[in-house]
Amino acid sequence: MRPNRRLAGVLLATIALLGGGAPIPAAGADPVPGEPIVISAFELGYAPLAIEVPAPGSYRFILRNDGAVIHDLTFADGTTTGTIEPGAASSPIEVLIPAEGTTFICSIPGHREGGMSGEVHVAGTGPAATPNPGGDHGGPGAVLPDPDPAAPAYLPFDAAAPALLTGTVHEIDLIVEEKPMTVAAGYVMDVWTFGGQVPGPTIRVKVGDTIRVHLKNPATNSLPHSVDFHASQVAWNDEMTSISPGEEKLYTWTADYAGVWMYHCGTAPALHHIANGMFGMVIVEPAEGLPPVDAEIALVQSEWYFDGQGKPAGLLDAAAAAPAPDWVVFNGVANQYADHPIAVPTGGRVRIFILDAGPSIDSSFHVVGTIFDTVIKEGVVLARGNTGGWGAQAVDLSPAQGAIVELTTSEDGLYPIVTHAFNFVGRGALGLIQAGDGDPLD
Ligand SMILES: [Cu+2]
Repeated sequence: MRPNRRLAGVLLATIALLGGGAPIPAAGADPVPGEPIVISAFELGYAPLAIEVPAPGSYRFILRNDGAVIHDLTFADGTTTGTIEPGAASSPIEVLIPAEGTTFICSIPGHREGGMSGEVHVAGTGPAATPNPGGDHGGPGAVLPDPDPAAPAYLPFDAAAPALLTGTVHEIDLIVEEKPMTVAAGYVMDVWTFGGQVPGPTIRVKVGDTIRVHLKNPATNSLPHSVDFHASQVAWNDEMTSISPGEEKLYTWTADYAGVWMYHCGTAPALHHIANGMFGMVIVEPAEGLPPVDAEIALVQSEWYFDGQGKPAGLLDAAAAAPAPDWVVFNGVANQYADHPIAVPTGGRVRIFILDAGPSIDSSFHVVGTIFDTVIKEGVVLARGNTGGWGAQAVDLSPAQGAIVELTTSEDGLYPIVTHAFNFVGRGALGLIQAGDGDPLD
């Protein structure tokens, strides 16, 4: 079982431990004649999802529940293990596999739709059904072509917020690079970037600073590009004009207002340039700075509209009146912080800079198991220690809006990062903060 399957289970329930009992056989191996076939259940899926048997006939199956909540294994003819507790395994059940194969599901409400459906087929025939590919990250995903096993592994994006730039005048080279990028395991898009990364580099300055951005569009690129800093006050038809491949342009601005700001390419169609990766975060601290904390994280939520392996984002999909992104992601890659949790000290003060780059979907940013005692959203402040003891559970961000939130973790453990628009959690908008060793029980 991959670690992310185990970790994603914390969204649904606390970890239940198996107290003794019989040893549980291994799951997922090829069927051994005469031996029962073992299927592992977790939140939310089975391993394996597709099983081949050598010939039609009667086979025995065992369900091993490796998840954190109850599951069952129910075949199309109604044969079922009944409910199996976390950590337990079923008795073998006898199932007649016909020549055309059969299917199985978990009959607990919502689990089949979440990805717990699979199939058994007979050697020499095709699969009886296409297994639901969704599901080991908090719910069903978008309907996508099969992942490319040859796709390069994604490059994890460091979630640590960068340090404040020193001095008061900053010369920054911002180089546009058009390049392939693995945006989810097995899926590569031809993205357009600031600085070769999505999101672009986070720029952190303070009120009163002067920022001189040298935008460069190398001759190796194929398209015109531009940049629009929301933290600046300049004319649209001055600094923000597009430059062709081989050109560069100076964009000078002063940081007049504190906040978490978006920057993005504004070249027509700007929707396409943003949907294809051209955005980033600017943090402007007050002139006196921000109080020190124990950990600082920077997260940019955005959408990907997949249009085929190696292609740019689909403009028509992105432009839909009710857009349905294939992935909603933090820092460019689906589920990367579920695979690689962000470590923080237990009980320490954690500050998160969060930006919704869109291009079109709102964020309801939430960290499971925590309360934001400080929120600075678009200049509106909820301050820790306020009269009345008010707190916040989620921060609502429309595209282009940003916020600073602060929280503390109450104990060692895992604290999932989500947009609480939960239809997108299964599409990649899931990460984990790990406090201490991540285990609340040791
Ligand atoms: Cu562009």
